[in-house]
Amino acid sequence: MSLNCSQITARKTKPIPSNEERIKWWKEAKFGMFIHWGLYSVPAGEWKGEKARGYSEWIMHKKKIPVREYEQLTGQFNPVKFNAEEWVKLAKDAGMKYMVIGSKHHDGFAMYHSKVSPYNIVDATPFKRDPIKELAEACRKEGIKFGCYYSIDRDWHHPDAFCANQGEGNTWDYPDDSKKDFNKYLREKALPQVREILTQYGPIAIIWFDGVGTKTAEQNEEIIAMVRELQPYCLINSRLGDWKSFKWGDYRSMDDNEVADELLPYGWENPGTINKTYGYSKNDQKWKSTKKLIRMLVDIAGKGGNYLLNVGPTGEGVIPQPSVERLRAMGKWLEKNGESIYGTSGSPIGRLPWGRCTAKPGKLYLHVFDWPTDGKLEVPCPKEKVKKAYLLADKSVGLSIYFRKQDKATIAVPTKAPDEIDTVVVLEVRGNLEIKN
Ligand code: H79
Repeated sequence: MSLNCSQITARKTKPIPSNEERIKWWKEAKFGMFIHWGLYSVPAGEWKGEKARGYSEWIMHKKKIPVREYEQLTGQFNPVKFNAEEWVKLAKDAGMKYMVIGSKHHDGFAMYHSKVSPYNIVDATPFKRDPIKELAEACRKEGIKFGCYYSIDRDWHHPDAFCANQGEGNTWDYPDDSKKDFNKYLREKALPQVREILTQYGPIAIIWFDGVGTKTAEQNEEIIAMVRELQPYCLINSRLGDWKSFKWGDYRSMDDNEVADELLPYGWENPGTINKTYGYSKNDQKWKSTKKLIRMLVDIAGKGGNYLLNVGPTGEGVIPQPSVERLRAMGKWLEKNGESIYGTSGSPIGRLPWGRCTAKPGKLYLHVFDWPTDGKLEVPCPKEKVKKAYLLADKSVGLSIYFRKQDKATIAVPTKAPDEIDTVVVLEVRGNLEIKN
């Protein structure tokens, strides 16, 4: 395609948005839905009558299932109960503002219509529908930002996808690592597929890369340049380089289920599970309680981060009921207390012995986990900064504040916790409290 002069000028003068511009909505959103759904949802943590422990999406690797055998799962993958609208509405009911769904996991199977490889849900299964397309449309309709996960550094289906992390590649079908040409895999599958995702479904809010360790710095730069060119506003997570550091991308993904120890001066997220596994497993019934999940969200927000909470739908396309119940309960809590989560920054007053703190200009949201039964909530806040205090769930009742020390406010609260999971007390303050992010 040739460009005329004005098009060239337009391209040159249109600057790529800065990280700050790209990430603004995400920093406000705080809470998103992660979805792990693929061929692995069919065996659901069990292979030939034997349980496969750990992540269900790793079953191919765990049981060393030959490619030709694993491919047979395509014939059984017909998730007729899948309903994009319902999933998006559930995310919305939970108070989530965005969604990130797997377009290809380490097993190499594309969950969208790919022209690059016939090993995809439209061409290889009786289902023949494109869930990425349906979800992208439902998200747009409901005002939920839509993102895709792509395992770029692992592919157990592709003979050239060498894995530098010893033992994490497919060495049962393709044992000779010295013959593998990672760059070939990247050029003929991964990069063209990422390009498809970024061009076939309208705006992609996040491209969530996973699987680290093999790509070179040059390859990472090339990947980022491609994303920026195709979708300048698309956020890129940090999992291009290694698990722990934040060298690449727009924000830092912590390790699976990892929470930062303290307030961090940049955007970070916890990719978390509701039970233990990401993909659906019939054997994993270790569901975190609603209380634990709400407190996780608050803990994360108090450290300036985002919670990308995972669901693992079944091979029929159903989000497990225990997940649905917990997400709805989180949504109920957020309906009352959302003001203390969305658009907040982390705690400007450090750690608190009784809970967590989030903040907006002029307001501290005190999240009380351990309620003071003597009715005295102590907050490290200097006297001259304090204006007034009240319960977020009942703004009409003012709480009195007194000082025994100049820099420690004591708020008189009811002796019984109004909300056992997390009662939010708002402390209005004047001037700047060192809000750190
Ligand atoms: O998609 C989910 C995981 O499958 C993926 N990241 C999240 C979001 C992930 N890929 N690699 N890892 C996580 C880390 C690797 C962990 C391993 Fe293991 C430890 C591989 C082998 C030992 C966990 C335990 C997987 C198999 C056994």
